[in-house]
Amino acid sequence: PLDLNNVQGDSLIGLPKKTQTYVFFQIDDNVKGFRTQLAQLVPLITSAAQVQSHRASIAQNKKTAADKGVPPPLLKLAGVNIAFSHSGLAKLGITDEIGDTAFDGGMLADAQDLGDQGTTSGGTFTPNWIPAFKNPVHGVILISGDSHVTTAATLLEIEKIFAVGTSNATLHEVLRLVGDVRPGDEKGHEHFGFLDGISQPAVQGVDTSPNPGQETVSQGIILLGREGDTVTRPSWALDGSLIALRYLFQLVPEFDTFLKQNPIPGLPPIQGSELLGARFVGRWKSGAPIDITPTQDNPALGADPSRNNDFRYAFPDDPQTQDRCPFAAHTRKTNPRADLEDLSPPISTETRRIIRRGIQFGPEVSAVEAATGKTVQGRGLIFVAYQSNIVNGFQFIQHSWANNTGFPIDKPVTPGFDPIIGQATDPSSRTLSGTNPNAQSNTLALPTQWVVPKGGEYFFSPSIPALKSTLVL
Ligand code: N7H
Repeated sequence: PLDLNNVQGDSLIGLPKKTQTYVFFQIDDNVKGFRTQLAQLVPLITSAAQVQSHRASIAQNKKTAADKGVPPPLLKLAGVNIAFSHSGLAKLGITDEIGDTAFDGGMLADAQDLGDQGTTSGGTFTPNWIPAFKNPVHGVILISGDSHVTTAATLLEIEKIFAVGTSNATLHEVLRLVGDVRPGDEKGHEHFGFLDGISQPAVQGVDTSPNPGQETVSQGIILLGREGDTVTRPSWALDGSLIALRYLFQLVPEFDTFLKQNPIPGLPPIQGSELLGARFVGRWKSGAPIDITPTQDNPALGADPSRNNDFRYAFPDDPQTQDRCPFAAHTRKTNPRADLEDLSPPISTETRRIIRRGIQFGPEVSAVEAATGKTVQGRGLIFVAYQSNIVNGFQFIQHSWANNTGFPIDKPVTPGFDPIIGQATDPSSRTLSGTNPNAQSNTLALPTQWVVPKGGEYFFSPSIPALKSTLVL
């Protein structure tokens, strides 16, 4: 049976985070030295069991403190996880194939198929990414904490292990990304303003009391080698998970300007713009699903886990109309629920489910940016998704759902692009239908993509036993 002590904490449970630092590195030629030093990192790796008991303590403390009428004590957990790319495993001399063609090829080779913009010369496509991701990245160390002071201290400890800055160093950093939860009331909201991280699959035997509407997936949908993972894996891959990491910039002032200029007709302008935003995402900014509350936001519903995921796009007419939710809305494209599950014969969405653990990066929109409608400072989402199978999970969702104008299938009008993440060869050619509930076959032309990928990689997050045996010396 699954032992949560064996699984790195970010996949199944999620490292607690106010801030996260991602250190991307290349392994130097002293591979033996790296593997020896890696052994010293292993005791620092945070397991799923540790995160789970940390969460339980926080909940318990909150309760005790509330009973006594005192503020709860601060409980800190500095989280550390590590993952390797295909080129990183190769550098370590590990030749067993994990068995995922997306992972094996790496994200750079996948960029064109994912729809990223770029240039082709001499038959080779190069995406418009930052340089660090156009060169090999062997691995990433993920550090989470409650403040920059905590993560800096943890990072220092890790750099000591790998002798960074001395002649005994065995790795070098190629890029550091720092993500921060947004301030104040925007906590938990991504930069467009929408509450994120609401809908995750429950994992069999791990999330044992799912919320209403939250579907349970087999362990093998997230963990390699477990029931539901249909690929033959090397034995040491058991309880590992594959990561799709994307460095996604968001053009927030431009997005807001578009909403402002294209309110849904028949409403006061501000409400019309808010409704357009909600119909792009599938949820209001509060998180309330438009499939439940299609005409106005309901913050209490958005905040209530017992209700905010309890919908299937299956209201009497909804599967075939866009009354409540456009077919192409982001949440509907990326988890179509009844659109596939209620077809006859039904198509299961289980193998498409991913666990999302992203974090925001970059500053809040400045007054100047808001006034001019032009992004000056970079901001967006470090998108991180865990799954056992990238070809079935992230890659399929991006390529065959979000970018595919005909998805969801079997609809009376063409859905169009996912307005949030859908990508087209010509980014100014995107359209979708159903944004106006009163003219559902009209298409709305989107002048640009507001989410712009600037890099990423596929990684393998090994189990802790695999770290202790296969990866270290
Ligand atoms: Fe999305 N957004 O703010 O609009 N996403 N997403 N995502 N996303 C979701 O239900 C967003 C991205 C999924 O089960 C919510 O948790 C932004 C990629 C999936 O109902 C919001 C970016 C991929 C779900 C956003 C971004 C996905 C989901 C609602 C990029 C995969 C769950 C909150 C900057 C290829 C759907 C929630 C379900 C939800 C936003 C990226 C997938 C608000 C801004 C790249 C599977």
